[in-house]
Amino acid sequence: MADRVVVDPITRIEGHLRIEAQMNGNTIEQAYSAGTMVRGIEIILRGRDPRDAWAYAQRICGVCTLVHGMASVRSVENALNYAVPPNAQLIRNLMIAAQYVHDHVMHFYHLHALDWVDVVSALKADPKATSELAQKISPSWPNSSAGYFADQQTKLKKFVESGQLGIFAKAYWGHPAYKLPPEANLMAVSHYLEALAWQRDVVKLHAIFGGKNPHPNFLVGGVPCPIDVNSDSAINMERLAQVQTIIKQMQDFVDKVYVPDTLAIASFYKDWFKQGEGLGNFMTYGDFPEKGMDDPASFLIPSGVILNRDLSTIHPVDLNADDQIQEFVAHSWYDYSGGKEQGLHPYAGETELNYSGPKPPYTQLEVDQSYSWMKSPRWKGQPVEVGPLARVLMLYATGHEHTKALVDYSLKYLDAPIEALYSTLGRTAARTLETKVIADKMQTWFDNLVANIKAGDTKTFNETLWEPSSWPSKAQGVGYMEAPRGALAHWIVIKDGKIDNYQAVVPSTWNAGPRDVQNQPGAYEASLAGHELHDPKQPVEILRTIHSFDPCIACAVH
Ligand code: NFC
Repeated sequence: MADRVVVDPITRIEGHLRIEAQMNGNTIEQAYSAGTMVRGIEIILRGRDPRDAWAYAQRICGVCTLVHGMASVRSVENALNYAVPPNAQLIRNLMIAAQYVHDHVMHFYHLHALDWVDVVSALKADPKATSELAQKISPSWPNSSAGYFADQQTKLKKFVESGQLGIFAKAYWGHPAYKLPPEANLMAVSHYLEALAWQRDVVKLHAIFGGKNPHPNFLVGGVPCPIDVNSDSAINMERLAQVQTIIKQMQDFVDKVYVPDTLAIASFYKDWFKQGEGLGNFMTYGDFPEKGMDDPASFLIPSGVILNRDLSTIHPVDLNADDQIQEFVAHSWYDYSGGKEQGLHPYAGETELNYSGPKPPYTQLEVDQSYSWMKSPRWKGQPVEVGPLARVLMLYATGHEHTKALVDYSLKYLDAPIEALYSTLGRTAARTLETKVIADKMQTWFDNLVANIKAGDTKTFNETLWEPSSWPSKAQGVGYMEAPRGALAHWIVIKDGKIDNYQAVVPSTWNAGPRDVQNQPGAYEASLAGHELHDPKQPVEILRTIHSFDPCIACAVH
């Protein structure tokens, strides 16, 4: 067998991910992605009150801290036919949007940037030249003087001289794959530090509407924050003013730091527009309703599937059809009662942790058998990629003007064709561009909320049907959304007022899952094939492509 390069654990992600790459010389022939921990939250949910499900489901993740709460309340609302008041819908949109902006900026600077930015090289930078560079790419961002960058460099020097790089330790500094000049490295490291302080401030939006972060509070039928502008209630004049300030703070950082940095860094790495292309199939479920979940035509992000990069045909997605969304376990450490070859729709999904075959510990993954705690979700039997690139392509293909203008501007700036999007760097750039689309849209939702309140509508919760005595003895529903990492849905089956079955099919499972029953690779696996590693002992190329998906394996295994 050809040599395998093993990266375990992949760091700067959430959860535990192992990548094995089967090499032919320095080229990856086949790659395998394994989730090496297991959790069982779907099992913990069985038998519980559906109105409480969000609080358990939300613990699937501490990074996309609210999305599982959101998908969960939507699943119960769908099963029991609850309408959600317009104010609650707007507040939910604002909370999901804030999650995107916070999460994507954090991913870019704190999880992904160091694949492209050499921290040690920043020590050689000339602060004056760094200041000129910063002012050129973002003239109105205030922290850009030579003195500022000299101070940042001194801070960095102290880290290095202490022999403890701390948060910057254990990377492949000096690897020839790093191409930025020292000044660009110093600018990016400074923004890494600025983004740490920024994210602490902007996440307060969740605490205002949901009481806290991580894991803000939710409520089946609405949101739990009462509105009374003239009292000290959760949402009053003062809090609304704070939300407005946070939205501006978000937009400012995205416009003046995140977008210019992405374009500036990408311009040094254009060869990465030709690597990591992956499956060529993309899926979105859609999100950000203007009217309600029962009016998908009003969503900001439409739902659909793109196959083989064909942007001219959008295939519809039906989350209730037995033969569309299915999960396979042919290469996972799970059994199904009807046999390991089956695909199961989530309403009939099974999660049992007493897998009968060989499982860890191992020295190498048994890739012909089972090798992951993740299942393999498929749409009509096809592997699809979900996430920012899928959403940007969907918005682009359906003619969303703001997205189209941003994509066209960026491609022109980088002198790259549209095909460049199907790549490691395309995925990363798509995340930046969708952050701008969403951050800009937050102002509209906020203005609509304020207009409703001014017109006297302060309702945030629909209490109709909230009592289990009014429920049918059997009900089922699906709650879906676009989480930062992609299409997310929870399927709930309710029997006699309790949860009979609960299945989450999660973005990182779509992307990071193992091969399926037909041996088709998942998105991570497909995107790594063909990479050439300059030095297999320092596989920064694997990190670049895997990080471009922003893995969350806590979510993926749930
Ligand atoms: Ni965790 Fe996630 C959940 C994932 O749906 N994957 O974006 C979301 O985590 O970050």
